[in-house]
Amino acid sequence: MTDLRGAKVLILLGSKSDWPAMRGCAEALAGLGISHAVHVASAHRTPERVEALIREGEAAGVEVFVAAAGMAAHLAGAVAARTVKPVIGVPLPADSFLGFDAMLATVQMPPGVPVLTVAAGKAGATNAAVAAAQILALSDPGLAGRLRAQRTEMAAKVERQDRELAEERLHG
Ligand code: RP5
Repeated sequence: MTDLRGAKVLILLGSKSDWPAMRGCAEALAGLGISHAVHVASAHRTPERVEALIREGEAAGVEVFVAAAGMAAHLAGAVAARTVKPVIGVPLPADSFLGFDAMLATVQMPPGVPVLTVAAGKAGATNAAVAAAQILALSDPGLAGRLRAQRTEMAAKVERQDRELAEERLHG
C-alpha cells in the first residue's frame, strides 16, 4: 500500500488539514538527518488504515510513531494500543477549545498504554521530532551529537537576543 522503507519515524496525521501545524515536525526530523514518512490516517474515519500503517511501519523498521490530531484526538492512543514502540502524541488546536480537547484526549491514556504527549500545536510538532530524536539517539551517538549541537546553537541564539535587546534599549 505505502512505501515506508528506511523510515525510522512514521508521522501519522488525523487529517490533511493537520499538515500546516505538523510540517515543522517533518522539517525538524529532516534537519537532524532522521528518515521519516508522513501519512494521513484517521482513528475514527479509517481505523483499518491506521492498523495497516502500523503493521507496515513496524515491518519496515519504524522505531518511533508520531501521531497528531485535533478535536477528539484518539489517533495517538489508537496507535499506542497496537504497538509497543514509543508513540508521541501531538494535540492540535481545532475550531473550539484551543486544543484543550485534543490535549486531554491525547494525554489521558489508561495505565499501561502510554502516549508521550507534547505541547499542543506547532511547538509540539517540533518537540515531537526532538523527542523522537532523543529516543533514537540512545543507540545512535552521531545523532546524540547533533542534538547537543542543536542545544548549543539554541543557547547562542538566546545570548544573541540578549545582546540585541540591550543594544536596542541603549539606542531606542
Ligand atoms: C481530527 O479532526 C483531525 O486530526 C483534524 O485535526 C480534525 C478535523 O479534521 P478535518 O475535518 O479537517 O478532516 O480528526
